[in-house]
Amino acid sequence: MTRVHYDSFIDLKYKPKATDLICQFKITPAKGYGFEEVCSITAGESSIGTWTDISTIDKKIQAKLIPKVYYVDKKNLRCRIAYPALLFELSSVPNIMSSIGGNIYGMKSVEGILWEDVSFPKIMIDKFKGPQFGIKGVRDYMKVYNRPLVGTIVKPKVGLTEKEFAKVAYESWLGGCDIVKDDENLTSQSFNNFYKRIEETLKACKKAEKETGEKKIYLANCTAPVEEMVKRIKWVEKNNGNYIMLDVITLGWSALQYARQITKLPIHAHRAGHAMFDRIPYHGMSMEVIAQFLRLIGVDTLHIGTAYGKMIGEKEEVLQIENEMENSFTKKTNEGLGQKWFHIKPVLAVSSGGVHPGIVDKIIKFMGKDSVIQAGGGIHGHPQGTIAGAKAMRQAVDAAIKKISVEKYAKTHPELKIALKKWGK
Ligand code: CAP
Ligand code: MG
Repeated sequence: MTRVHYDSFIDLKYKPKATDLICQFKITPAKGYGFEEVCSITAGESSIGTWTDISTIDKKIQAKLIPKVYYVDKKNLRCRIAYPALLFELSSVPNIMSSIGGNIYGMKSVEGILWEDVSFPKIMIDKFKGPQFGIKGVRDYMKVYNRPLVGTIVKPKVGLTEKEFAKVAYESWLGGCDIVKDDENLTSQSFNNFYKRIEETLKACKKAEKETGEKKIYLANCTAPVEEMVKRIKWVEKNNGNYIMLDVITLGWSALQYARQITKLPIHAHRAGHAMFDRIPYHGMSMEVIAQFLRLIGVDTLHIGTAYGKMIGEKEEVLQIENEMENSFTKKTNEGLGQKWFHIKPVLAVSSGGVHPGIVDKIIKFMGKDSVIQAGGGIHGHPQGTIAGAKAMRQAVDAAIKKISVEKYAKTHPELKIALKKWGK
């Protein structure tokens, strides 16, 4: 078969319209293909093009729907494509994903293609609600304004019975955690039934609130096939729960959009599986793009990395995602696109994965106080148990906020001292 050159999608004079959806890609051509050529093929395959000329398209369709590659940076293998809003069903993330996050990844003409950034036009943003609560809403609920929130994941990830789970949760709150969450792979297994766990843990939550005089949050993992997910969300609401959690990648965009429509509760987004898309530097969909779609749909808290913990995600990347989640707009740079968020509220960033008291100061230093500092192993692995582990985490956060070195603070805080001895600084 002869190779087809798509060249009609390049227009370097084109000035994007306010209604265009703009995407930035890093594209590595396959052997035998030119860079501009594959940029053009990408624009075509994600819109109205196919591998050959077709008789069924006319000038009218083309004029309305043709996307434009309006910027190319061959040195960095980067291009920007403006897609007319008319190409999309504006309120459907699955439709937008099928168009842009779809066929292009499998094209033979590219060695790799990374969707680096996205900029949504107002006309699309208007179709979405964004977070129901956002940073301010969560802080107002907790009445905590001057420090990061402290969270934990009950460990082991799976295996505890409902009652055992609720006990660990209770001790975590008592020790000083604001938030306790289910792990991403705990839903409703034979040893731990979702409905019973919610009842037990919410009872423990109320008890801990009474005893500590502090507001406490329980992130109940409602991830399940859609019909069951809805039942679980309703169960949390019926039992006066205050937050739901969803594994947003494995659950899927459509179910997440539905969950946002039907619940009165804030949504915690666990991103398990994101690295299937964003780990390889030249192929996939960046975490920033994933995070932007999550903000658009409306999650209230989102895992974005720690830079210092056990998971991938360097400081620069984590900061960039945080910037995109927390600000009302971001500016266009050589590396990335700008975004105006209009009515969409900011998302609270969660730093999790291998966190322990010894690295808390470094995380707060770069992420600021508008974050959730969350540790599973770094609390339940404390030699004196969960209560002491939670105390040590809260002490580490307090030290960072008071700008006292954690080593100095540990001299008068024994739980912190023991934690530093185990995990170092
Ligand atoms: C953290 C965690 C989270 C990770 C995921 C875990 O536990 O619960 O799932 O944070 O990574 O199971 O690993 P630990 P990310 O505190 O015991 O590490 O937040 O980067 O998505
Ligand atoms: Mg986890």
